[in-house]
Amino acid sequence: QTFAQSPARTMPPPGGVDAVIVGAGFAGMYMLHRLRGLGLSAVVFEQGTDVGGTWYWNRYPGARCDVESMQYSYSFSPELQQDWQWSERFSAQPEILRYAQHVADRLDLRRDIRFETRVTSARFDEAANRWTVTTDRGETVTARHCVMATGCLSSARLPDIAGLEGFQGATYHTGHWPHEGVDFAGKRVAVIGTGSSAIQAIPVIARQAAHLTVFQRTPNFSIPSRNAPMDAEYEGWWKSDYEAHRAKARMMRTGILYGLNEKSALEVTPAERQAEYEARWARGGTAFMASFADLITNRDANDTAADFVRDKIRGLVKDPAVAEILAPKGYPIGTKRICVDTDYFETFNRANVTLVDVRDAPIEAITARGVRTRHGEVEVDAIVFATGFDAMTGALTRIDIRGRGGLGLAEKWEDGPRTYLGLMTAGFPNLFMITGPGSPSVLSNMIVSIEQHVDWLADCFAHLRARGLETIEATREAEDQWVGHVNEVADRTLYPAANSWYMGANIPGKPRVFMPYIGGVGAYREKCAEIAAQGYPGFRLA
Ligand code: FAD
Ligand code: N01
Repeated sequence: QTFAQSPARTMPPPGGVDAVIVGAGFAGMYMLHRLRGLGLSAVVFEQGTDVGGTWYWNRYPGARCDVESMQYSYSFSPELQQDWQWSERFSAQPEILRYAQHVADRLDLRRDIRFETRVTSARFDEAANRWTVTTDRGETVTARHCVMATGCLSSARLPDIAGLEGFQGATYHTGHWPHEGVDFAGKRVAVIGTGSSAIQAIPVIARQAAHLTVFQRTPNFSIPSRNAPMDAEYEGWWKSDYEAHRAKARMMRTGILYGLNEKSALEVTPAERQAEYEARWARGGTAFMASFADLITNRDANDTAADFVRDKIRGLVKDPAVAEILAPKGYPIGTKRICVDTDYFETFNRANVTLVDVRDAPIEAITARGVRTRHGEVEVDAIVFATGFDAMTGALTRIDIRGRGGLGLAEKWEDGPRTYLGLMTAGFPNLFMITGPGSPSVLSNMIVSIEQHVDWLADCFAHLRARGLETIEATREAEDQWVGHVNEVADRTLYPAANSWYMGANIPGKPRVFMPYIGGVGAYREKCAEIAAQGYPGFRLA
């Protein structure tokens, strides 16, 4: 795919298009580009005012990527990846948003995107083999294909804490940050939550605010990022043979090119183990979890890594009692999304920062003046909810999606999401998900996974068109087998041991199912390619 292959196209009439795409993050943007390349008409609906998805919404202080900049970008265009220059090892949100906007400009994507428009329902008409998609502006569009590029972490969630509406100060959610920014100078601020977003935001807010109180329910393992300005030599190494490096990354377990140690943590001496952890701690970033091959499958191996990080926390935090509250216990390292930080633990040494252990002092209510726990009221001027998302399924089930026989997707997924390959779900012909549950998705460099899904779909659309076929649909049998496989692979790991959003555990009442596929990005890519090459077994084409 090159830019020259995108033919100019004006906005298709709302009467009918080849495809509706919901969402204009990296997934929806690339899907639109590929559809244009096939000469298919498409319209994108996006509830925000511009492209970028995650990087449009999550403008909280400190928001940053933890996949290295040289890898967290599109690979489909040699010109684009050569031209674009990243300024830091790990890009901050404003730069990633500028990159998304640059791609939209360069590919002239916006003319097919309807912004500030939320899709509210999508219904399959069995007689016509068409989807009817309705928006909150009352528009209705019919389409042969409906591509849900709605994002895995786009459905922000506020906790059900009593009294929220009566709070007289300001409230924010990290996933819906005001575009104009927030000035916390002189303010007393509460941050609720200590996941990846909070761990990035807390050090920055602490430097601005008069006082910061952090409400922690579950402590998290976090690795220093060692972020730095982009090293010209390193950039040059990538750009000298970008294609080959990307090709390797696509076959890695996580879609990220970094050094995997194939050894078990238990087969080396304690000194060798310590040296490996120290080297990776010094280098920074999520590659820490690749220190040994069995960290995510063997509890004893995992304990060695978890102990190492707990010891680091005890070394970084001066007050031993605070360090103990911050040291994660009770779940294996990496089974809740590993965090990456800049000065997170050190922030708790500041005189203007207080940590509240919500396990010991549960939040009872938000009052007019602040947060009340069992131990009393903390008065604040602002509350930052860093409380996460209804991950993976939330953005999909918020839309009233109805397939054959009027079956609702939310209803079908009552006991957990069911898909074939994370791409389609039985009973919903021509409805596709990009990085859906049952695909590697959130366990990977997501741009790699997005490109793989979009390319697979583009090939599938070309296949259908070449044969004069109208529909593709996952069979129930293939879906059952895939769901069984996804669970079986997850059960061989330590992941189900944690109360994570991967398991739906952050949403009261959400079924406890490990949602992404942990079989590895490379193996999954091969499986998808093989299925396409064999004429799509497990799918019904008509
Ligand atoms: P999104 O970017 O979420 O875009 C989906 C879009 O769909 C949104 O703009 C949303 O408004 C729109 N939408 C949803 N529903 C509707 C509807 N009904 N109607 C209209 N529009 C709708 N991934 C990594 O690989 N590495 C990282 O370091 C990393 N860091 C992250 C940091 C943060 C703070 C967060 C929240 C996520 C991070 N992720 C990271 C995951 C990130 O979501 C993906 O990398 C990627 O940006 C997802 O792109 P997407 O297009 O699939 O979804
Ligand atoms: O959300 P989270 P996030 N009372 O769900 C707490 C990606 N991301 O926005 O763990 C008190 O992880 C909750 O506590 P607990 C990345 O994939 C990447 O931080 O449920 N606390 C938890 O501490 C990430 O995993 C980056 O006990 C409550 C926090 O809120 C994903 O996005 C940066 C509560 C929520 O953490 C989501 O991250 C940011 C309550 N009632 C995001 N309810 C990178 O660095 C919830 N919590 C790449």
